[in-house]
Amino acid sequence: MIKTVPTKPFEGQKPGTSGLRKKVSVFQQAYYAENFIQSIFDGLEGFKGKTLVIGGDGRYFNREVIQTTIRMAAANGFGRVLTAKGGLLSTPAASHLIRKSKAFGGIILSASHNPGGPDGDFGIKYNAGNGGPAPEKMTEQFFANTKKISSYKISDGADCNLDKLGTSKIEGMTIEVVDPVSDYQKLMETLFDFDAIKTLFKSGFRVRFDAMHAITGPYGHAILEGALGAPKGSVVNGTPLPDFGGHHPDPNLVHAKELYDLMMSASGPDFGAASDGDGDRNLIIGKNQFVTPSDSLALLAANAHLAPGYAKGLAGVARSMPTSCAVDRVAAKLGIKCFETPTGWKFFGNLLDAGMITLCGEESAGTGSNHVREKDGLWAVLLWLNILAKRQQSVVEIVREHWASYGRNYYSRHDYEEVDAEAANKMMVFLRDKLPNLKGEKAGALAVSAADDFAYHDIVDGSNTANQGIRIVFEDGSRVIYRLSGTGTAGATLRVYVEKYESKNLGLETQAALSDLIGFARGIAGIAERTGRMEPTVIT
Ligand code: VG1
Ligand code: CO
Repeated sequence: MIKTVPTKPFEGQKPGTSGLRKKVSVFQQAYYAENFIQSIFDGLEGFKGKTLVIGGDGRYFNREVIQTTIRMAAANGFGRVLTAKGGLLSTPAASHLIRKSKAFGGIILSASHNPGGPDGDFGIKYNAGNGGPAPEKMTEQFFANTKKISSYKISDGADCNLDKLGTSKIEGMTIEVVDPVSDYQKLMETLFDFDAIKTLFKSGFRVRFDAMHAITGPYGHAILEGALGAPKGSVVNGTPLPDFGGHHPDPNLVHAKELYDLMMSASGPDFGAASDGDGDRNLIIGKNQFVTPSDSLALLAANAHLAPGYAKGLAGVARSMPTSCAVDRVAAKLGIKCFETPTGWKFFGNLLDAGMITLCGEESAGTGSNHVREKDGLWAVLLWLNILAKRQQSVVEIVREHWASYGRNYYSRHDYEEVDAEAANKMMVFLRDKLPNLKGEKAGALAVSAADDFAYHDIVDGSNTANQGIRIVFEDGSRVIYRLSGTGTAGATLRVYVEKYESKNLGLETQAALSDLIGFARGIAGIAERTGRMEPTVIT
C-alpha cells in the first residue's frame, strides 16, 4: 500500500560538491533521508513508468536507505528500479548503468572518501539521465523543496532481497538486482587493450591495487586478477566493509601511506594504485615515483591514443580550476581545447555531452572520460596499465620524459580540516575584498599579475556559476588558490592550492619549490591568526 506520511523540513539539506553529505547520525533521524529523497523526486518531471538506478558504496546505513529509496520510488511512480547485488555499485558503474539502461536517473548513496561506520558519514546524490551528477539548477531545486516539504510517499511493501540476482515487484514497480561488475567490465574491455595488459602481467610486471575496503574491491578482483591475470593478492583490502575497516577511504598520501611506503621500497611492485570509498578516484604511484593527479591527467591526455578507446585522439580536455595547468600544455601541443571548470564533476557533464571534450580531471585524484559521466578510479588505473604495456617503460621514465618535454608544474594542496566555519567564511570575505589590491604583491621574486573570484560561464547551457574560489595568478603563471570544501561534514575545510611552473629545474622537492608561494598564501590570508592553525592537516 502507498502511504503519504506527513513530515516537516529539516534545516540545511543543501547538496554540496557532490550531493548531500552529513554524519550518519544526522541521516538516522526519523524522516531525514525520506525528506531529501522526496525533495529530489519532487524536483524531477516525467519519470512515471521510467527506470531509476539505485546503488551505493556499501558504507554503514546503505542497505536501509536503499530499501527506503526503493519503496519511495515505487510510491512515486517509477516503473523500474535497477540495483546491484548487495546494493553495491561504484559511482562510475552506476553512471554506466544509468546510460546503458537509458534510465531516467539514479540515486547514489555514498559519502565518497569520507569515513564510514556509525560515527562516519553518509550521503545521497542524484545523477541525471546522462549518468552525471545533477546540474546546479537541479540541486538548487532539490534544496528549495527540502525547505517546504510537508509529506513524502512510501510503499509499506516488504524489503527487496538485495542478495539474490533477479526480478521482483513492489506496487507494480519492477526491481531488478543485477551483477555490479559485469556491465562495467564489458565497457572497460571496449576501451583498453586487455591482451597487451595481460602480456604485461605475464612478463612479471607487478601491480598492487588498494581498494581500501571500499567499493572497488569486487571490480579489482574481477578485472585485474580475473580478466587480466594479475597474480592473486595484487588487489588488497578488496572486501567492501561498512566502516572501511576503520580507515578513511581517501586515496591520498596520508591515508594510503602503506601503499606509498611500499612503492618507495626496494621490494615494491612496479605499479601501485588505490581508489576511494565510491570508486571514482585514483591514486597512481610508480616504483619510486608518485604521480600527482594533475600530472596524471596531463600524462593520460598525452598518451591516451595508445588505448583503443582513444586511438582517434581527443576532442578536447578539461580540468577543474584548482587543478594544475600541466594538461593545458598537452592540449596546446595536441592542438585541442582545454576548458577550465569549477570544482566538482557536474561541470564536465555538459562539455562531455556536447562532444567538446574526451578527457577531464581534477587535482583531487579524479580523472575520467566520455565513457561515463563521473570520474572513474579503475578506468584511470587501466588506462595507465594500457599505456605502460604499450610504451614498455616504467612510470618513472614516462613521468621524467613528460617533464623533459613539457616542463613541470610543481603543485601541492594544503588542507586545513575542521576549522571554525565562521572564521573560514570571514577569511574568504576578507580575501574577496582584497582582490583589487593584490596586483603587484610579491611572493619572493614573483609579482601578482591578476586576482579574481573564479566565475564560470557554461558555454553549453549558458548558465553562470560564481564564487568558485579565490584565484591569484603571478606573472610567470604560478598560482595560489583558496576554496572552502563542499564535501566536509564537520566545521569548514579550507583548501589552499599552490602551483609553480619550471621549464628546467625538474628535480626539486615539491614543498621547497613552492615555499615562497606557500608563505605568501598563508601570510596574505592570515591563516594562522584566523584559524589558529600553524600548519595544514593534510598536504598532498
Ligand atoms: C572534493 C574535491 C573535488 C571533488 C569532490 C567530490 O570536493 O576537491 O575535486 O569533485 O570532492 O569527489 P571539495 O568541495 O571537498 O573540495 V568525491 O570522490 O567525494 O565524489
Ligand atoms: Co569519490
